[in-house]
Amino acid sequence: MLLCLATATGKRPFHLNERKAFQSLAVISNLKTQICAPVFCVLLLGVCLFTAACQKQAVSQSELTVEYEMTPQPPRVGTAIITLKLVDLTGKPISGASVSLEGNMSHAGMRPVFGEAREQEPGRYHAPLEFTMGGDWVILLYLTLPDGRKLERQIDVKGVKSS
Ligand SMILES: [Cu+2]
Repeated sequence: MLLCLATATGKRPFHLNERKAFQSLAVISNLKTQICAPVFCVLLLGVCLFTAACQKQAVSQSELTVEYEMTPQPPRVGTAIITLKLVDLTGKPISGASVSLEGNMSHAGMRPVFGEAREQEPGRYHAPLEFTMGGDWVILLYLTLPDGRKLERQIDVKGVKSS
């Protein structure tokens, strides 16, 4: 996009003064934002649908249970420790998985927070995650199993206390 803008300015006729060039730059950039937003939304929707489809598939194929606990209880602003227990259908702990976490608030305009889980004992993983504001959070778990399968789970955390 920067490249396009640079080319566009480069091709401006000489009689345009700098100020006008800046204005047209702003117009171009606005236009691009306007065009980009819907395209981005459609892409995002596509990704969401795709992810949802994958998730269902993964769930039916994965034969895995994710249990979780969180401290402190009730959750509040600050560092929470999320404990995840991964077991297969026979109840055997799944060791050697990698789990990334992404926390988002239910309202727009917040920076996501990230965490990485560490295995404490076979099938049991601890992940710190920083709640940066009180309210409702959604935590996405990105799991990669030892055999390479990837799946996602979601944890809803309602009503994180402000202090
Ligand atoms: Cu917020």
